[in-house]
Amino acid sequence: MAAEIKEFVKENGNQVIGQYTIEQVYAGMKGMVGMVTETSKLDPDEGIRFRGYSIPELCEKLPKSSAGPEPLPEGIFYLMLIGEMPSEDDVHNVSNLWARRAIVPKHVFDMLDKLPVNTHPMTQFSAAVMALQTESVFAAAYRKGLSKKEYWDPMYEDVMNLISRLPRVAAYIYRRMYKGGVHIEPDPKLDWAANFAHMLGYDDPDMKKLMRLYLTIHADHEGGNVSAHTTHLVGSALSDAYLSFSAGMNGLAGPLHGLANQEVIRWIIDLRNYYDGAMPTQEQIKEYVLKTMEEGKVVPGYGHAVLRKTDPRFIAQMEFAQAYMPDDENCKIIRMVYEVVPPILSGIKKIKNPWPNVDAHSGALLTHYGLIEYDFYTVLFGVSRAMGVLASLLWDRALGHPLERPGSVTTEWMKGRVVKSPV
Ligand code: AMX
Repeated sequence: MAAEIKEFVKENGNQVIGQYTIEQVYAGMKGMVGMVTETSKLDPDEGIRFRGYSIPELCEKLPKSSAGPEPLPEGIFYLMLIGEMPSEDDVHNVSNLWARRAIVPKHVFDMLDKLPVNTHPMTQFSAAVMALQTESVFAAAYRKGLSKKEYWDPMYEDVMNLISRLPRVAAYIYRRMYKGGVHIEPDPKLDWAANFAHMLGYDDPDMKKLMRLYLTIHADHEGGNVSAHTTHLVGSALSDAYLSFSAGMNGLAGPLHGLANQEVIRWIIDLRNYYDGAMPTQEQIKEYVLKTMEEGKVVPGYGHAVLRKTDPRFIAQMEFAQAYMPDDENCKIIRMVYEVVPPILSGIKKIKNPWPNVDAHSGALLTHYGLIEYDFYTVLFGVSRAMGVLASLLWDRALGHPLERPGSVTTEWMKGRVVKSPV
């Protein structure tokens, strides 16, 4: 593929693929094509496609555990990495490989134990990934001397090791913070998602099903989002997978990105408390949405930088709720919010997307099974997102993507570029 891209660029490299405006430069480069990511592509109307497959197609075609119809996340990783739909055996192999590699050195846990217990779980997660960097095969191989053509090989080791270790690290943080430091040993017979639920302390088979779905649908969202772009950017300096992924996680920890899932459920609980804990009416929800916006806050879980329709990942979670918890009150409120919010946001000109994103539903599902510690939700997102950003990072090294270094200008420079229209 590297040879194919080289040839493609040689033949077509001077073709113009777009134009961009001063406004786009000031508006966070939205809509400017500036990078290549092979693992997934986001369509503004249809939502995310992983190697060409939409979320409903993946839910149908990816191999499943014998326990239920939810796909196994090992399969989405295989699909993103290899570019082909995996067989049941392929997924089983990934599961086994990850179980064998899931060894976390003691100094990582010791480091976590030294942090104040109320340190935000995302801060602990990112710090733990940095502590794991002692294990980087890529960094060690690079120090010894490595040809550019071989970069992908130790990067593969790092990517596989890191993904396999993340559930253990995340579960340790969770149990340390919320369960009095009573930890649960991994069960290597379980698949990656079920084992994660088990180590967190949730052995309800339906929670394991949710974890499989959750970890599958959060895995990637093309390359330009903050966590994916950061991982790619830092990796472009030949930083190893641990350094790159930890940086990406610091971006995921921001409230406009991955922190939104905790904000949504907090907002729902606040809404309920505002109306004395009772089920709110549509009219009350409307009133609360307007109050949120009058206070200068965003309605969490709604809007997106690229999407322009309801996020199919939201729909997948709504369908899960309808199948497994049709009477759950928070899920009912989320469906009511889905009826109330889009018409309100549609009426505000500056808002480009009035529809729900992935974060609008996940908190209610987790809360249903007892995982009520909202601050931890972004860590779950991060464990899933590792599969996409690290599969991409491996491709970056395999394809020899260079150091990323876009130009930047001053406003003074920008003013000098303005073409004055004749009066
Ligand atoms: N509620 C209120 N106002 C909103 C809004 C919402 N849900 N979504 C967008 N707006 C506002 C923006 O704040 C912005 O206002 P400003 O010009 O005064 O700053 C304006 O509408 C234009 O925004 P936009 O072009 O439609 O979106 P964007 O690309 O700038 O931002 C996003 C996208 C997701 C950050 C934004 O929609 C938002 O803040 N949503 C709520 C938080 C959220 O759900 N984040 C999760 C995103 C998914 C993810 O990454 N996990």
